[in-house]
Amino acid sequence: MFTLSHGTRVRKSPFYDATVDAGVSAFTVYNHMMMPTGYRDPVSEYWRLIHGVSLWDVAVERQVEVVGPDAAELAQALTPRSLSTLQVGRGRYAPICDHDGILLNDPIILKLNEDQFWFSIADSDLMLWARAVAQERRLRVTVFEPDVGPLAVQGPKSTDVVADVFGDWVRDLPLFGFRQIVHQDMPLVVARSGWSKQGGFEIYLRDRQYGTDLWNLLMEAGFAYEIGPGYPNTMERIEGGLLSFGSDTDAETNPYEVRLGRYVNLDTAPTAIGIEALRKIHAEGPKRHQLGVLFDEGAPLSRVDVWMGAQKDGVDIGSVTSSVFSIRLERTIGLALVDRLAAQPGDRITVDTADGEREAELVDLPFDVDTNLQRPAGPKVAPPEPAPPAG
Ligand code: THG
Repeated sequence: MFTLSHGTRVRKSPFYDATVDAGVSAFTVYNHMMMPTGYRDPVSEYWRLIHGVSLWDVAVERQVEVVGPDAAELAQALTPRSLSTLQVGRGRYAPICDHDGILLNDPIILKLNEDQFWFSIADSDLMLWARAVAQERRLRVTVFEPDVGPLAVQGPKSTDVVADVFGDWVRDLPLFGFRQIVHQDMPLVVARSGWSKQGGFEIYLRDRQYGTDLWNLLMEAGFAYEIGPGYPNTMERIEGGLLSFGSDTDAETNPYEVRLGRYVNLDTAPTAIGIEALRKIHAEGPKRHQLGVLFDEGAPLSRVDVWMGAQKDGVDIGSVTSSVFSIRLERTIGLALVDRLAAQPGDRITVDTADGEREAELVDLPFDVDTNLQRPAGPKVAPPEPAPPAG
């Protein structure tokens, strides 16, 4: 075995020590920082998110801060989603595109003050792009990455946990609403958001020295609700149809191809980069579209680390971009990016997997998992139970 050497290029999160104590067993690298992706018990980690509450180190959701007299102008230049009605204390999920309408990132944009925004980014170097645009447009702004690391509390019991810690006001936060507070000396932003369909909060820590303190505070408050560690969950997010930028997108993907068209305002953001190209794509219709893939019953697939080619009637129609075994559907499922005219929900396809050709059906997103909500993890899908981590 080998280890991944960390340092200033592969950074540790403020919650790193706490996640090691909690028994973390796997990491990925995202925005040049390590993110936990497992604690040795994937089945429990999944059910905890669906029925309980789960604590995630998502410090890799880095903030690109834009501050200064022209901050609002830069923010609007960067996204084709209209920000004109965005209030201080609110956020918005927004695509970032280049001049050809190609997706560069899909952050949540938080408005902290009239002249201060955070772009809570997916995995690409948005700061470089934002600095270049600011300079080229001669805007009076500073663009930098502040010392901010979010911790996500996700799942149906997350509201009780977060309310027990910070107060009942959190219950009234709308989706993407937030408050800036200081709690036990810790400077925080408490927001209703998170990369799951189960609901929850993200606590943005604005001073990394408190990482372990914040983790422990939430773990202790969550004890009564059987909280445990988790991470952005591939199974849950594919079931729910959440886009993973960089996994389900390539260097040519535009928002209309991956179901983000509803976050593009063609009329209301004339200065936004990419808007002209997006108008054309919208008028002509995108070449590809994103659909779900339901594999026929059989062995779960090996992990996908490249896009898998897909054919219909022997003709290439696109790719399966992500896949996972779904406990609730008892099938391997995936997301596909396929030709819009040639491939439709209901079509039978053949997928070139690492395990050979597999038959599947294209379906609408999100997957219909509700009927299996109460189903416990059966022995058929449960991997061997490892010993619980100490502590
Ligand atoms: N939280 C924060 N930063 C992030 C993410 C996050 N940065 C990276 C990544 N996730 C950005 N991508 C997304 C994708 C989807 C959503 C949020 C961030 C999301 N979508 C909801 C949905 O699709 O149901 C609602 C969107 C809406 O309708 O407005 O929440 O998770 N801090």
